[in-house]
Amino acid sequence: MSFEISTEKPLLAALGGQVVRPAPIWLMRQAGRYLPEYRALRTQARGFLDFCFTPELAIEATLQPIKRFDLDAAILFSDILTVPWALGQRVEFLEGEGPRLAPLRNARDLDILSEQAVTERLSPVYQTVRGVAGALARRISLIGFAGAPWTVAAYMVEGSGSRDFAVAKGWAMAEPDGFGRLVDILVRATVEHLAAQIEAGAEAVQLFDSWAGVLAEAEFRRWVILPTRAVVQGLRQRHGAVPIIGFPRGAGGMLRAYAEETGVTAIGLDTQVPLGWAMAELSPGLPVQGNLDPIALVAGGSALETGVAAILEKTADRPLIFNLGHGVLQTTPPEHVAALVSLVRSR
Ligand code: 1CP
Repeated sequence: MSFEISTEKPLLAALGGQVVRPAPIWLMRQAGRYLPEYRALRTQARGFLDFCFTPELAIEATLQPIKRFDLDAAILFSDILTVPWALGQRVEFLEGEGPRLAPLRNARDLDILSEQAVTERLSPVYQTVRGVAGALARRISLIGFAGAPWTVAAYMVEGSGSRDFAVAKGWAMAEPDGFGRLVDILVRATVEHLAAQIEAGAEAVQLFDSWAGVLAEAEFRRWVILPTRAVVQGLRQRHGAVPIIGFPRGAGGMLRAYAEETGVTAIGLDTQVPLGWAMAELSPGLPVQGNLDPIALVAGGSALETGVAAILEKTADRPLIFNLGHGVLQTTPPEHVAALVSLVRSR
């Protein structure tokens, strides 16, 4: 496996530790329902998983934001819940309601999971990665991703989205050995899934730990930091140099421990992280990604301009990948995304 380390790709240069300005930019959830062309494409598959597993459609969904905006990276169009599905759990997406999984509530429920066929069942995802890799201009990087073990386990146990994932936390606290077996399964499946994306052409990967913020310190160390470190180590054994972006949403005061102990290449900052504080807290050369409020992108105008200027000012001497602090919202006017890219490019 070889990696093109070249300033031809601003995103990879920033991940390599260079202070690139204008800063490279991509947006979490840059594909999706805020784009009319996505809504049209989405009608061509019945279920959301069918959509993710039809390479022709997933390739097009990945490329839609690239065709419309001057972005530095494409992110594979897929979902973090494809891994539970590939492990054998029942996963559905209900229109307008989000994911529903047949919940796993104790160690015996884990017997339904099978690690044998994960990459085989997810082969349409790697076909999508190959298709996108072959279609991108040289300047644009391709990002693969997976959910981090804690966040994926939280959905597998809860069975749906949740405000606080109290059921998953409750199992982790009451029976850490049993819950730990689920997390160990996810560590292995995640390494296999990300390695297969890298082999198919992903040039960097992001671990989404969207629900890291519901855990207190001890549980954050046990279920966020340790499994993430295990995934990073597993990937480094297979693909030494691949850049890994960790996004521990809501990590707050645990951010430095996460950055230092997991070994990720770069850290995704959520909207609430005060940038001045983060710059002092994180080691000087560590690349950061973020963290514009997605609502500032919905609002546009001076809220957008002020938000962008503040981020660029506070991160001036550090490798930065411009992004939102969470995903693009469905109510975002696409013109505001174009305006954001111009603002970042003009600085
Ligand atoms: O067509 C639709 O409207 C379905 C909505 C949708 C989309 C567009 C879902 C269901 N997933 C996706 C794509 C997706 N999911 C991407 C694509 C690449 C991109 O453009 O960024 C990515 C990276 C994800 C990752 C994902 N899925 C996360 C982590 C990021 C985050 O937002 O925190 C999570 C938590 C999920 C679970 C999920 N999938 C879909 C929904 C609605 C949810 C959230 C459920 C909840 O509210 O808890």
